[in-house]
Amino acid sequence: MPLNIVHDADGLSKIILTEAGGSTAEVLLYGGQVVSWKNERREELLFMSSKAIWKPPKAIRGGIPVCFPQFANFGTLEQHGFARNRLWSIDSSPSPLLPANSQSCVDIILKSTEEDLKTWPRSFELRLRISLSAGKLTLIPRVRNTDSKAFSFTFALRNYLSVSDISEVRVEDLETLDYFDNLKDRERFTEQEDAITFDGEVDRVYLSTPTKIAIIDHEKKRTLVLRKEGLPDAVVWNPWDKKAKALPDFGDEDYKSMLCVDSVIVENPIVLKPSEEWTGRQELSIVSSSYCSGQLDPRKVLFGLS
Ligand code: TA6
Repeated sequence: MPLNIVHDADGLSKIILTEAGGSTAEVLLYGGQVVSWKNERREELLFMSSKAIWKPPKAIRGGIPVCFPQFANFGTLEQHGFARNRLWSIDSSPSPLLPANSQSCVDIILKSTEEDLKTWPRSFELRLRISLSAGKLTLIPRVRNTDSKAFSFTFALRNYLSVSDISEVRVEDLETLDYFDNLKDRERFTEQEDAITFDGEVDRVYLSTPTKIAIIDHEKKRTLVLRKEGLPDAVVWNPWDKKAKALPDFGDEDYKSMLCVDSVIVENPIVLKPSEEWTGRQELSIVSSSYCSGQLDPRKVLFGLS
């Protein structure tokens, strides 16, 4: 079955993914960016800024931007690299990944251009598989060095998550980890809390995290689970009110209904020799109750015990 490609109001090509359970995802070739993931009840699970600018060369603030070849200013390029500002194309040779079911999965690719080589003189192929299944959205990024010399890069899948009320959200599984605090000149701290809660701006790079991170949306009794491989670090970011107002493509009140929990390579950049390829993987899945938080007795949740 051919890919379902539409051209949205801004003239941007968008691939629509569907699966039998009724959930959908939308992927823009501009930026190689997932811009929507809806569950079977048509609830949007990703955040999109109410003032997002859907016009190249601006990065679209929402969904899952791909940050490559740099994330955060741990390098000399623009803060989050240029992959999210480029036009990707459909990847007709995703091997060695098995052929995709074109209804629920798409392979896209970004290759270095003459223009890019001026800002980052490295020849590369950046591939991304986006795969939708019931209650789960999987992204498999790959970077191949097609140059004649080695290069290193940092990387992020920036997950703009939709939450009901940021003050009712907890992020678990990052306790006892070290993190760089972007609000304190990137000083290194150790997480003392057993969960991260939010009552102000948070902008932290957690290092060498577990493969599973739980984001508990208490109000919606919904837990979003992020599982990742090959992406050892994680960023937790909410701009809160002042930074929200300072960002022209971010609604002043948007910070209340979003949280970024990103799959990231920052502390130890990946080094690829010529023709080597790096592969990462992240799965976002929805668990329909918040007993994962450890705050509720599973029996109460599962068997309705009071
Ligand atoms: O979380 C890292 C961070 O650099 C924040 O400090 C903030 O600048 C955010 O990313 C937004 O970056 P962007 O380039 O998407 O506006």
